[in-house]
Amino acid sequence: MSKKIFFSGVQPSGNLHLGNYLGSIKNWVDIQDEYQAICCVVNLHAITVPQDPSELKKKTIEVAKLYLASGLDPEKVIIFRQSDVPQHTELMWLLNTITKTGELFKMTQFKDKSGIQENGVTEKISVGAGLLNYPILMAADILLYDTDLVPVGEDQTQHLELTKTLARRFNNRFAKERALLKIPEIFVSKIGKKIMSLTEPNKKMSKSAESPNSRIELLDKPEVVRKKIMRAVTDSENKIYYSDKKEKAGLRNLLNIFSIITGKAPEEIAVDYQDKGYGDLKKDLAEELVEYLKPIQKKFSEISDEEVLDIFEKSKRTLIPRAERKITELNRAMGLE
Ligand code: AQP
Repeated sequence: MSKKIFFSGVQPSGNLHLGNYLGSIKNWVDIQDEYQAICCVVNLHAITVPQDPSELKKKTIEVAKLYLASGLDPEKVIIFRQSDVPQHTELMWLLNTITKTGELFKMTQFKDKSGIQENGVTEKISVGAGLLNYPILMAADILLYDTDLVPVGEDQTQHLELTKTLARRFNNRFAKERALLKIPEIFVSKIGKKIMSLTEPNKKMSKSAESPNSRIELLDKPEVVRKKIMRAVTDSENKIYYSDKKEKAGLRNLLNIFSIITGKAPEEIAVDYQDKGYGDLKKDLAEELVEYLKPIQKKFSEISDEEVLDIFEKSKRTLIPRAERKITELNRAMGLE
Protein backbone atom coordinates (compact mmCIF):
# COMPACT_ATOMS: atom_id res chain seq x y z
CA MET A 1 0.00 0.00 0.00
CA SER A 2 1.33 3.46 -0.78
CA LYS A 3 2.24 5.69 2.13
CA LYS A 4 0.01 8.48 3.42
CA ILE A 5 1.11 11.97 2.43
CA PHE A 6 2.16 14.85 4.61
CA PHE A 7 2.62 18.34 3.24
CA SER A 8 4.11 21.37 4.97
CA GLY A 9 6.24 24.42 4.29
CA VAL A 10 8.08 27.45 5.60
CA GLN A 11 8.20 30.93 4.10
CA PRO A 12 11.64 32.24 3.08
CA SER A 13 10.63 35.56 4.61
CA GLY A 14 13.56 35.95 6.97
CA ASN A 15 15.91 33.91 9.13
CA LEU A 16 14.46 30.63 10.36
CA HIS A 17 14.18 30.44 14.13
CA LEU A 18 13.69 28.00 16.94
CA GLY A 19 9.87 28.30 16.64
CA ASN A 20 9.92 27.25 12.98
CA TYR A 21 12.15 24.33 13.89
CA LEU A 22 10.47 23.07 17.07
CA GLY A 23 6.91 23.81 15.94
CA SER A 24 7.30 22.41 12.46
CA ILE A 25 10.50 21.13 10.80
CA LYS A 26 11.52 18.85 13.68
CA ASN A 27 8.15 17.11 13.46
CA TRP A 28 8.62 16.52 9.73
CA VAL A 29 11.94 14.86 10.39
CA ASP A 30 10.35 12.64 13.04
CA ILE A 31 7.64 11.32 10.67
CA GLN A 32 9.50 11.29 7.35
CA ASP A 33 9.78 7.48 7.28
CA GLU A 34 6.13 6.89 8.05
CA TYR A 35 4.75 9.24 5.37
CA GLN A 36 5.51 10.36 1.84
CA ALA A 37 6.74 13.81 2.83
CA ILE A 38 6.28 16.82 0.56
CA CYS A 39 8.14 19.82 2.00
CA CYS A 40 7.79 23.12 0.25
CA VAL A 41 9.68 26.39 0.48
CA VAL A 42 6.67 28.68 0.15
CA ASN A 43 8.20 31.62 -1.70
CA LEU A 44 4.85 32.69 -3.18
CA HIS A 45 3.54 33.10 0.35
CA ALA A 46 6.61 35.14 1.28
CA ILE A 47 5.81 37.78 -1.38
CA THR A 48 2.48 38.59 0.29
CA VAL A 49 4.58 41.16 2.16
CA PRO A 50 7.33 43.17 0.41
CA GLN A 51 10.58 41.21 -0.20
CA ASP A 52 13.88 42.16 -1.77
CA PRO A 53 14.10 39.89 -4.90
CA SER A 54 17.76 38.90 -4.60
CA GLU A 55 17.40 38.31 -0.86
CA LEU A 56 14.27 36.20 -1.47
CA LYS A 57 16.14 34.02 -3.97
CA LYS A 58 18.98 33.52 -1.50
CA LYS A 59 16.67 32.81 1.44
CA THR A 60 14.70 30.27 -0.60
CA ILE A 61 17.87 28.20 -1.04
CA GLU A 62 18.83 28.75 2.59
CA VAL A 63 15.48 27.41 3.83
CA ALA A 64 15.87 24.25 1.74
CA LYS A 65 19.41 23.82 3.11
CA LEU A 66 18.01 24.09 6.62
CA TYR A 67 15.45 21.37 5.81
CA LEU A 68 18.34 19.12 4.81
CA ALA A 69 20.55 20.19 7.73
CA SER A 70 17.70 19.42 10.12
CA GLY A 71 17.68 15.83 8.90
CA LEU A 72 15.19 15.59 6.02
CA ASP A 73 16.45 12.89 3.68
CA PRO A 74 16.27 14.07 0.04
CA GLU A 75 16.12 10.45 -1.12
CA LYS A 76 12.77 10.05 0.62
CA VAL A 77 11.36 13.54 0.96
CA ILE A 78 10.23 15.76 -1.91
CA ILE A 79 11.73 19.20 -1.22
CA PHE A 80 10.64 21.89 -3.65
CA ARG A 81 10.16 25.56 -4.38
CA GLN A 82 6.49 26.57 -4.51
CA SER A 83 6.88 28.80 -7.59
CA ASP A 84 8.30 25.85 -9.59
CA VAL A 85 4.88 24.20 -9.72
CA PRO A 86 2.44 26.65 -11.36
CA GLN A 87 -0.56 24.45 -10.51
CA HIS A 88 -0.47 25.86 -6.95
CA THR A 89 -1.63 29.25 -8.23
CA GLU A 90 -4.01 27.63 -10.73
CA LEU A 91 -5.79 25.74 -7.96
CA MET A 92 -5.71 28.85 -5.83
CA TRP A 93 -7.82 30.64 -8.42
CA LEU A 94 -10.39 27.85 -8.48
CA LEU A 95 -10.61 27.94 -4.69
CA ASN A 96 -10.71 31.74 -4.72
CA THR A 97 -14.07 31.55 -6.46
CA ILE A 98 -15.62 29.51 -3.63
CA THR A 99 -14.09 31.47 -0.73
CA LYS A 100 -16.10 34.16 1.05
CA THR A 101 -14.25 37.40 1.74
CA GLY A 102 -15.61 37.35 5.30
CA GLU A 103 -13.75 34.08 5.89
CA LEU A 104 -10.49 35.80 4.95
CA PHE A 105 -11.00 39.05 6.85
CA LYS A 106 -11.43 37.20 10.14
CA MET A 107 -8.05 35.42 9.95
CA THR A 108 -5.84 36.35 12.89
CA GLN A 109 -2.63 36.36 10.82
CA PHE A 110 -4.21 38.77 8.31
CA LYS A 111 -5.40 41.05 11.10
CA ASP A 112 -1.97 41.00 12.77
CA LYS A 113 0.03 41.63 9.62
CA SER A 114 -2.30 44.16 8.00
CA GLY A 115 -3.17 46.11 11.11
CA ILE A 116 -6.71 46.33 9.72
CA GLN A 117 -9.27 46.98 12.42
CA GLU A 118 -12.98 46.12 12.57
CA ASN A 119 -13.84 49.48 10.97
CA GLY A 120 -11.62 48.70 7.95
CA VAL A 121 -8.99 51.29 8.86
CA THR A 122 -5.31 50.37 8.60
CA GLU A 123 -2.20 52.31 9.46
CA LYS A 124 -0.07 50.24 7.08
CA ILE A 125 0.15 51.25 3.45
CA SER A 126 1.69 48.06 2.08
CA VAL A 127 -1.21 45.66 2.66
CA GLY A 128 -1.83 43.80 -0.59
CA ALA A 129 -4.63 41.49 -1.69
CA GLY A 130 -2.09 38.65 -1.54
CA LEU A 131 -1.98 38.91 2.23
CA LEU A 132 -5.75 38.54 2.40
CA ASN A 133 -5.70 35.59 -0.01
CA TYR A 134 -2.74 33.90 1.72
CA PRO A 135 -4.88 31.12 3.29
CA ILE A 136 -6.39 30.20 -0.11
CA LEU A 137 -2.93 29.62 -1.55
CA MET A 138 -2.15 27.52 1.51
CA ALA A 139 -5.30 25.47 0.91
CA ALA A 140 -4.24 24.99 -2.72
CA ASP A 141 -0.75 23.79 -1.68
CA ILE A 142 -2.26 21.14 0.55
CA LEU A 143 -5.24 20.00 -1.54
CA LEU A 144 -3.25 19.71 -4.78
CA TYR A 145 -1.47 16.59 -3.51
CA ASP A 146 -4.31 14.71 -1.73
CA THR A 147 -2.54 15.43 1.54
CA ASP A 148 -3.46 13.32 4.57
CA LEU A 149 -1.60 15.24 7.28
CA VAL A 150 -0.34 18.81 7.72
CA PRO A 151 2.18 19.23 10.57
CA VAL A 152 2.30 22.90 11.60
CA GLY A 153 2.72 25.20 14.58
CA GLU A 154 -0.36 26.33 16.48
CA ASP A 155 -0.54 29.70 14.66
CA GLN A 156 -1.51 27.97 11.42
CA THR A 157 -4.52 25.97 12.66
CA GLN A 158 -7.06 28.67 11.73
CA HIS A 159 -5.80 28.61 8.13
CA LEU A 160 -6.04 24.84 8.08
CA GLU A 161 -9.64 24.88 9.26
CA LEU A 162 -10.38 27.05 6.23
CA THR A 163 -8.57 24.51 4.00
CA LYS A 164 -10.92 21.81 5.28
CA THR A 165 -13.97 24.04 4.77
CA LEU A 166 -12.95 24.81 1.18
CA ALA A 167 -12.34 21.15 0.35
CA ARG A 168 -15.76 20.19 1.71
CA ARG A 169 -17.41 23.08 -0.12
CA PHE A 170 -15.77 22.13 -3.42
CA ASN A 171 -16.78 18.49 -3.06
CA ASN A 172 -20.39 19.44 -2.19
CA ARG A 173 -20.71 21.75 -5.15
CA PHE A 174 -18.75 20.00 -7.87
CA ALA A 175 -17.88 16.47 -6.85
CA LYS A 176 -20.91 15.03 -5.06
CA GLU A 177 -20.51 11.46 -6.33
CA ARG A 178 -16.78 11.09 -5.78
CA ALA A 179 -14.99 13.59 -3.57
CA LEU A 180 -12.09 15.11 -5.50
CA LEU A 181 -10.45 17.00 -2.66
CA LYS A 182 -9.19 15.06 0.35
CA ILE A 183 -9.91 16.56 3.78
CA PRO A 184 -6.53 16.73 5.53
CA GLU A 185 -5.83 16.18 9.19
CA ILE A 186 -4.02 18.88 11.17
CA PHE A 187 -1.06 17.84 13.31
CA VAL A 188 0.15 20.24 15.99
CA SER A 189 2.71 18.70 18.33
CA LYS A 190 2.06 19.07 22.05
CA ILE A 191 5.51 20.48 22.67
CA GLY A 192 7.01 23.28 20.62
CA LYS A 193 3.68 24.28 19.11
CA LYS A 194 4.12 27.93 20.12
CA ILE A 195 7.55 29.27 21.03
CA MET A 196 7.25 32.82 22.28
CA SER A 197 9.30 35.92 21.54
CA LEU A 198 12.28 36.52 23.84
CA THR A 199 11.60 40.25 23.99
CA GLU A 200 7.77 40.26 24.02
CA PRO A 201 6.89 36.91 25.59
CA ASN A 202 3.15 37.35 25.00
CA LYS A 203 3.73 37.24 21.22
CA LYS A 204 4.97 34.26 19.21
CA MET A 205 8.58 34.12 18.04
CA SER A 206 8.56 35.35 14.46
CA LYS A 207 10.94 35.78 11.50
CA SER A 208 9.54 39.16 10.61
CA ALA A 209 9.56 40.67 14.11
CA GLU A 210 11.67 43.81 13.97
CA SER A 211 14.13 42.93 16.72
CA PRO A 212 16.51 40.00 16.00
CA ASN A 213 16.87 39.74 19.79
CA SER A 214 13.30 38.40 19.90
CA ARG A 215 14.29 35.10 18.30
CA ILE A 216 17.02 32.47 18.36
CA GLU A 217 17.87 31.93 14.72
CA LEU A 218 18.97 28.48 13.66
CA LEU A 219 22.20 29.91 12.24
CA ASP A 220 23.01 32.21 15.17
CA LYS A 221 26.62 31.94 16.31
CA PRO A 222 27.20 30.72 19.91
CA GLU A 223 28.02 34.21 21.22
CA VAL A 224 24.83 35.58 19.66
CA VAL A 225 22.72 32.79 21.21
CA ARG A 226 24.27 33.56 24.60
CA LYS A 227 23.66 37.29 24.26
CA LYS A 228 20.01 36.86 23.20
CA ILE A 229 19.18 34.41 25.99
CA MET A 230 20.88 36.56 28.64
CA ARG A 231 18.82 39.54 27.44
CA ALA A 232 15.52 37.61 27.28
CA VAL A 233 12.70 39.39 29.09
CA THR A 234 11.62 37.75 32.36
CA ASP A 235 10.06 39.54 35.36
CA SER A 236 11.12 41.44 38.44
CA GLU A 237 10.03 38.78 40.96
CA ASN A 238 13.31 36.89 40.34
CA LYS A 239 11.80 33.62 41.56
CA ILE A 240 11.96 30.47 39.46
CA TYR A 241 8.77 28.40 39.27
CA TYR A 242 6.62 27.18 36.39
CA SER A 243 3.32 28.99 36.21
CA ASP A 244 0.56 30.06 33.81
CA LYS A 245 0.58 33.59 35.25
CA LYS A 246 0.79 36.32 32.61
CA GLU A 247 3.74 37.99 34.31
CA LYS A 248 5.69 34.69 34.21
CA ALA A 249 5.33 34.38 30.40
CA GLY A 250 9.01 35.12 29.75
CA LEU A 251 10.30 32.63 32.32
CA ARG A 252 7.72 30.04 31.21
CA ASN A 253 8.94 30.34 27.61
CA LEU A 254 12.57 29.82 28.66
CA LEU A 255 11.59 26.80 30.75
CA ASN A 256 9.57 25.39 27.83
CA ILE A 257 12.50 25.77 25.43
CA PHE A 258 14.84 24.24 28.02
CA SER A 259 12.40 21.37 28.41
CA ILE A 260 12.05 20.60 24.70
CA ILE A 261 15.74 20.51 24.02
CA THR A 262 16.67 18.47 27.10
CA GLY A 263 13.60 16.23 27.27
CA LYS A 264 13.07 17.09 30.96
CA ALA A 265 9.68 18.40 32.19
CA PRO A 266 9.61 22.21 32.61
CA GLU A 267 8.29 21.88 36.18
CA GLU A 268 11.27 19.68 37.04
CA ILE A 269 13.73 22.16 35.57
CA ALA A 270 12.07 24.91 37.61
CA VAL A 271 12.60 22.86 40.77
CA ASP A 272 16.30 22.34 39.87
CA TYR A 273 16.72 26.12 39.70
CA GLN A 274 14.37 27.21 42.50
CA ASP A 275 17.22 28.35 44.71
CA LYS A 276 19.14 30.01 41.91
CA GLY A 277 18.71 33.23 39.93
CA TYR A 278 17.46 33.87 36.39
CA GLY A 279 21.06 34.45 35.31
CA ASP A 280 22.04 30.86 36.24
CA LEU A 281 19.09 29.40 34.35
CA LYS A 282 19.79 31.55 31.31
CA LYS A 283 23.49 30.68 31.24
CA ASP A 284 22.77 26.95 31.27
CA LEU A 285 19.96 27.25 28.73
CA ALA A 286 22.23 29.19 26.40
CA GLU A 287 24.88 26.44 26.57
CA GLU A 288 22.25 23.74 25.92
CA LEU A 289 21.02 25.69 22.91
CA VAL A 290 24.52 26.22 21.51
CA GLU A 291 25.09 22.44 21.62
CA TYR A 292 21.61 21.74 20.23
CA LEU A 293 22.15 23.94 17.18
CA LYS A 294 25.74 22.79 16.50
CA PRO A 295 24.96 19.70 14.35
CA ILE A 296 22.38 21.61 12.28
CA GLN A 297 24.83 24.44 11.65
CA LYS A 298 27.66 22.04 10.77
CA LYS A 299 25.53 20.15 8.25
CA PHE A 300 24.22 23.43 6.82
CA SER A 301 27.77 24.61 6.09
CA GLU A 302 28.45 21.42 4.12
CA ILE A 303 25.53 21.78 1.66
CA SER A 304 26.11 23.68 -1.58
CA ASP A 305 23.62 25.85 -3.47
CA GLU A 306 24.00 23.55 -6.50
CA GLU A 307 22.89 20.56 -4.43
CA VAL A 308 19.70 22.40 -3.50
CA LEU A 309 19.05 23.59 -7.06
CA ASP A 310 19.41 19.99 -8.31
CA ILE A 311 16.87 18.87 -5.73
CA PHE A 312 14.45 21.62 -6.81
CA GLU A 313 14.84 20.54 -10.44
CA LYS A 314 14.21 16.88 -9.68
CA SER A 315 11.20 17.64 -7.47
CA LYS A 316 9.68 19.86 -10.11
CA ARG A 317 9.81 16.99 -12.61
CA THR A 318 8.13 14.67 -10.10
CA LEU A 319 5.41 17.06 -8.98
CA ILE A 320 4.24 18.87 -12.11
CA PRO A 321 2.68 15.84 -13.90
CA ARG A 322 0.92 14.84 -10.70
CA ALA A 323 -0.37 18.38 -10.12
CA GLU A 324 -1.49 18.66 -13.75
CA ARG A 325 -3.61 15.53 -13.39
CA LYS A 326 -5.31 16.97 -10.33
CA ILE A 327 -6.05 20.29 -12.02
CA THR A 328 -7.52 18.51 -15.05
CA GLU A 329 -9.90 16.57 -12.79
CA LEU A 330 -10.95 19.73 -10.98
CA ASN A 331 -11.33 21.77 -14.18
CA ARG A 332 -13.59 19.07 -15.60
CA ALA A 333 -15.72 19.03 -12.47
CA MET A 334 -16.15 22.81 -12.70
CA GLY A 335 -17.01 22.71 -16.40
CA LEU A 336 -13.80 24.37 -17.52
CA GLU A 337 -12.61 21.50 -19.74
N1 AQP B 1 6.78 30.78 17.31
C1 AQP B 1 6.47 29.64 16.74
N2 AQP B 1 6.33 28.52 17.48
C2 AQP B 1 6.03 27.33 16.90
N3 AQP B 1 5.85 27.18 15.57
C3 AQP B 1 5.98 28.27 14.80
N4 AQP B 1 5.88 28.46 13.47
C4 AQP B 1 6.11 29.76 13.18
N5 AQP B 1 6.36 30.44 14.31
C5 AQP B 1 6.30 29.54 15.34
C6 AQP B 1 5.60 27.40 12.51
O1 AQP B 1 6.65 27.39 11.55
C7 AQP B 1 6.12 26.96 10.30
C8 AQP B 1 6.54 27.89 9.21
O2 AQP B 1 5.99 29.17 9.43
P1 AQP B 1 5.82 30.14 8.20
O3 AQP B 1 7.14 30.48 7.64
O4 AQP B 1 4.89 29.52 7.22
O5 AQP B 1 5.12 31.42 8.70
P2 AQP B 1 4.67 31.91 10.10
O6 AQP B 1 3.84 30.90 10.79
O7 AQP B 1 4.03 33.25 9.89
O8 AQP B 1 6.07 32.03 10.83
P3 AQP B 1 6.94 33.29 11.19
O9 AQP B 1 8.25 32.81 11.63
O10 AQP B 1 6.19 34.18 12.13
O11 AQP B 1 7.15 34.01 9.80
P4 AQP B 1 6.73 35.46 9.34
O12 AQP B 1 7.27 36.38 10.38
O13 AQP B 1 7.39 35.64 8.01
O14 AQP B 1 5.25 35.51 9.24
C9 AQP B 1 4.59 26.90 10.45
O15 AQP B 1 4.21 25.55 10.62
C10 AQP B 1 4.34 27.69 11.68
O16 AQP B 1 3.17 27.25 12.36
